Amino acid sequence: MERQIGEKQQKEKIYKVPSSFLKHAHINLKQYKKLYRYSIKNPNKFWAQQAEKFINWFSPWKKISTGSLKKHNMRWFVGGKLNACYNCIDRHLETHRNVAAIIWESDNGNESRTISYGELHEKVSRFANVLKKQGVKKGDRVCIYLPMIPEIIIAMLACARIGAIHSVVFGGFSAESLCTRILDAGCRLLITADFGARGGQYIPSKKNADKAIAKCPKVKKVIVVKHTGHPITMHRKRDIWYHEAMSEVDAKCPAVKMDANDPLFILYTSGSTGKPKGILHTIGGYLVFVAMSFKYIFDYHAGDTYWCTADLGWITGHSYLLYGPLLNGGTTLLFEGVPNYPSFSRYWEIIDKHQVNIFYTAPTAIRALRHEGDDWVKKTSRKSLKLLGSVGEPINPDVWEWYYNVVGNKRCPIVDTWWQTETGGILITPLPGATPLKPGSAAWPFFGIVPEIINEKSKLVKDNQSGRLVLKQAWPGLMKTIYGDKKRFVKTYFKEVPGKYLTGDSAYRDKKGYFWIIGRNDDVIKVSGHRIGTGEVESALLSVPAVSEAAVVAVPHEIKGQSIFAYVVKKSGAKSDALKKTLNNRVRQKIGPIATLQDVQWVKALPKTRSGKIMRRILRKIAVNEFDDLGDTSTLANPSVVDDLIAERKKYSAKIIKR
Ligand code: 7RM
Repeated sequence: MERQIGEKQQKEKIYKVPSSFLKHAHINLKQYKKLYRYSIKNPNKFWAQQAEKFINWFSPWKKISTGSLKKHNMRWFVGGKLNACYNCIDRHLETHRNVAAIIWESDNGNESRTISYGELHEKVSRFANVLKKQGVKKGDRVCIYLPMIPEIIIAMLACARIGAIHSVVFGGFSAESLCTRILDAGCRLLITADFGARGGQYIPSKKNADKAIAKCPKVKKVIVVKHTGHPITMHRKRDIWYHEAMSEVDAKCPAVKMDANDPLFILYTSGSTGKPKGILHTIGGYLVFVAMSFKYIFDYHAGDTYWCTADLGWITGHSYLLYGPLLNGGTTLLFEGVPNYPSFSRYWEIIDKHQVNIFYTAPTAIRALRHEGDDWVKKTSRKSLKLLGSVGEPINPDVWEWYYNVVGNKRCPIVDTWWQTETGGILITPLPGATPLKPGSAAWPFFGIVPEIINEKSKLVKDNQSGRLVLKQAWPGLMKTIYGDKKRFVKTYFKEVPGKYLTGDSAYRDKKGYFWIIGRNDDVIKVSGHRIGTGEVESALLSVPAVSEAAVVAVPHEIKGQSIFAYVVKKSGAKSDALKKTLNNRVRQKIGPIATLQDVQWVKALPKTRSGKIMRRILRKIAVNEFDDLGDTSTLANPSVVDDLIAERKKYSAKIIKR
């Protein structure tokens, strides 16, 4: 695992901070160095200052922090009272009533809507009253399964306003995925829409929701947003139209006083096993961390229009589409559609149409658009842009250069931001006015963050040596727990390396202190930036009767970054071609289209250790036709399996080439 990184990295290009940027940046290099040192030496003082600066508290905290990473019981701003929705909306009203909070751009581009802070306040208050009328109380979990339309933000903020915990499920997830998440969180109310629109296609949100709820007896009410207007079935006793419910309540609803350590939301993310983890974030620490990181990392100034392309069903959408921008009184763009519809210019056209200044997207989208050539970009102006961001997976240096040169016209710094659902906000990133940029590196730790690279024995490794990325010091954005599974929380993140938070990523640091993220070292696959657990896919495959064993691994993919490669042992008599289709359908049905299999390889057996563990290390290599350096195979229960696997793979690859 520990390995020396070659000298090539030492010769990489460095991009200085553009002088135009230095003039207005919130933080320059000198300030970063000074404030970083202060933040890690005096974390309590530092975070108290940030909490006062960025958040409005109904009553002050009694202690800045308690507990430790060692005991995995950190609490921030203990005893403090606040409300997330109040901080996102109400406190800005005096100055921002007529300022755009949300700019919504529809899938087909025929429609856009601007919602001011004043209007948002009215709508959120109304919807909070709708929730109350349906019996939703402080601490209740509310499931939100909506497309990227303003109502998703309204619903999330309405929950926060009355102290309910939102659990947003990505609109692209299947009915089954939705069902497991509703059950795990114990939601009693679901908010959905008739249909979602993406790239000219319609997604049957309500139909999926109906299917999911059939197995969730606790869900008594479903609120349905009429979005596309296509016909759906409404269940008379259970389903309520959003627009009708909104017209029946008034627009006065006080924001509930919440404790800093009360939960704000649950968001499911994939781990090593089949069961997704309900990551639970609390109000005070999360808001402080997200508000201040947003301002400094994206160098947000009043009047800027900011666009994050992530779906609200992922953490990036929560932290840097909704909470970060609105906590700063900013204008956030919400786009319903996809980058390639109606044409590959769509993103750049939206940037021109709404004069976007800050643009935050994922490497998978950048790769896909780069693949189509420069003309789609060059025919747009993009003059409004001043900063670009990247998130979700490592960005390849060539792709970085394209983003910088072609999209940003060599004017805009790129912030390559490393973080996780669990961390709440960005932890490793350049600061645009401070950090000289190295393409492909997420650069330096953010304020209050102390990353380390350690080996298998938990010893620090030298510069340029890869190892496990851990975080040594607590910060306010860290999750509180895994909902309903404290044991798994402790085991996954804190057991192996006591006193530190284990990220599950491998990385190295170069001599200049730049961090280079290599990727996951657990069983998580990032397909187009979406986190998928091998266990989830394997469970789906094993649910097909003709399958006797299955193992999936990640293989590199030009656009998606990684894709899913499946090894399947089928029961005798099963027909290959038909089964392949069945397997793909089953995975899509159980998880969603994002988990589509790249390829299926039939095998006689899987390589296993004597204790029965599948040796994925070997499967990963064989999937990419690397047969020579398979590492230590002596612990295999049946070493001859490897020869069979290689032979099967060679035969299969030959067949593909012939086709
Ligand atoms: C924000 C998000 C987390 C995993 C993480 C990494 C990978 C995220 C970067 C990155 C390289 C980056 N949350 N990752 N950002 N790898 N460079 N800038 O993606 O919970 O869905 O995934 O994503 O492996 O552990 S997530």
